[in-house]
Amino acid sequence: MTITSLNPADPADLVLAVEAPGAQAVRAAVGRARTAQAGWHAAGAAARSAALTRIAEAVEAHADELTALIVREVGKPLAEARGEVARTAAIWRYYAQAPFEPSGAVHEPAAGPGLLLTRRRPYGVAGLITPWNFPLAIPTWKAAPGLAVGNTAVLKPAPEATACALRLAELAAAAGLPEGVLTVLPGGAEEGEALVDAADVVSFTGSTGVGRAVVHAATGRGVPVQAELGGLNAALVLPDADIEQAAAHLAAAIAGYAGQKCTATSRVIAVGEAYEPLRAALVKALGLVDDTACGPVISAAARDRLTGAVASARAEGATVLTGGAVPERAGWYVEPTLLADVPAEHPLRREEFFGPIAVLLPAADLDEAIVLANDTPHSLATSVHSRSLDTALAAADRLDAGMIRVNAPSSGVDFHLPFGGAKGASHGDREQGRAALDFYTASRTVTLLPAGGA
Ligand code: UN1
Repeated sequence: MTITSLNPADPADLVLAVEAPGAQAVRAAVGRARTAQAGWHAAGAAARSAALTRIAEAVEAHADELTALIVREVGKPLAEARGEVARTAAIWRYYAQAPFEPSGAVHEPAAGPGLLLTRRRPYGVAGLITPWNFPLAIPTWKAAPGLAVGNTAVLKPAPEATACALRLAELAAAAGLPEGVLTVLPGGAEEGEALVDAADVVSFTGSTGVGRAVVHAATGRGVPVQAELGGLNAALVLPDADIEQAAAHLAAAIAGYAGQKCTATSRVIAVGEAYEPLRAALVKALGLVDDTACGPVISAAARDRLTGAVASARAEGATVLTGGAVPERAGWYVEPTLLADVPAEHPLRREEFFGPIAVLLPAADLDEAIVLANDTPHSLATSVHSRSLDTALAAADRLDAGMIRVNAPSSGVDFHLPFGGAKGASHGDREQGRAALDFYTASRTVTLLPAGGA
């Protein structure tokens, strides 16, 4: 099978074509990574820290080139691509400190002399499967914590983002990362399955369907697995919100990078009297979103699925408040779109679509807004827009989402805090922050008694 990635803004531009190496090559790469792991772990905290710092420096030194590659390969608007490169360097730097973190705790024995301690150690080879939408940041926030604590990693990126991942591995190697510590293998389903079948710990971000299969396979082998899956994220706008600010944040969360983030807003819930002013402000704000913020969607198939969903919603009585058209141009573009009167069972209210499209829903009060927001298994990120701290805290308590953002877009992530969703949006331990260090290590309890004692 040939892996190809095309420029979404100009599909005639072939970014990369490479043969998928097949399952046997994945097993061989995991074998080499396993051989490299003992030395990488034994090299010690200072050596691992220095290596991660050098990768951060290499990313910074190649920031313009990497930014251009993200724009070209996955159609991310320039400002966001630049931000992702900066975030990537920051994540490597952040985890460069992790090797020096305590790896356990000392406890008193329940009775008698001696010492009890816990100590964490790496599993071995981390198998990483990453999506195309954050082609440097997601591989980094999976690989960096895994490497920091002494695992090695084999990464299979989404086909659409293969060039970005390969370039990251090249830069890491040029920065002196030892052979076998971070291997990027292009591939599709065959390579992904082989990786899940061979790795000692598995981290996946991607669609709900594939993620469930990955969890099933890894759990069946008894290896730890985390999966970040789709989101069907809501924004609750209360009547006391700063409506202009809320509309600006919502426009960014709906249409920023064409809504291709698991944290994007796809359901806007306007409470009571917020509905009319928000509708007007949001239509205006979405109308101002241009290519510098939205950009193309990843493929012709994605565009057709999005426009098909809008057409079917219309056929079922939905009103298009803004957008809805396919611009006449090369590249896979969809207009930022806001729909009202979308029936409760329509797929746009039930499934993640990964496009610059949202539905506007009225709610009589906060109670109804929370019922609507929680009416999905894909509870990843919810934003609440209100001037009242009481309302924000009450909503935060009652919302199912794993990430609650008050007076902020639902999209956007702080890499030094745990990230993940509730219900069907995530499986396993949290990514990012210190939580990731726990995920990539197993805890052992050590009992030390004095020699020659009773
Ligand atoms: C963000 O909102 O900046 O795949 C990051 C995704 C998420 C990351 C979102 N895991 O879109």
